[in-house]
Amino acid sequence: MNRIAMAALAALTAAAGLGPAQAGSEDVVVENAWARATIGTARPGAAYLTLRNAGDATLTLTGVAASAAARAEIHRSVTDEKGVSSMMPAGEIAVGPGTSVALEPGGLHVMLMGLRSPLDEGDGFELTLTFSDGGEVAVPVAVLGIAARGPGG
Ligand SMILES: [Cu+2]
Repeated sequence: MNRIAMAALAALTAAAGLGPAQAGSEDVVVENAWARATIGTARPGAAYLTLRNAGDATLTLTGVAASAAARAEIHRSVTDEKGVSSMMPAGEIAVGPGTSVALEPGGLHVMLMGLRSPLDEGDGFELTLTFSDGGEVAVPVAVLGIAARGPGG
């Protein structure tokens, strides 16, 4: 687990202490949350992360919001037999107990539409993930370089 995810988890644990326990979403571990820098705001940005379910019941991601954008959606990229890629809303994402789902370039991603300002390398913003149990998980996202493939480079 990286430092950002640990901070998110600590914040979540603190928030959970204020109200009744949410069954399920407290078992989500979000790792390697990052976004690619953008040149401007005319085109949407993209953010990536790994969802790990440390609990013993399936968790379903039902929605996402971002502080950096007017609207955020989970999309899935597909490449057809002619090599043309396109993307579409992915709907809800189920994560089985003890398993992980990666949102990564070329596959699932968070599309950030209506960017409030360009995403500059070194900046950060917050994603809020909503799960089917009503629980929300706040995730700090690091903005990496415009050609980054992930936190490892
Ligand atoms: Cu997209």
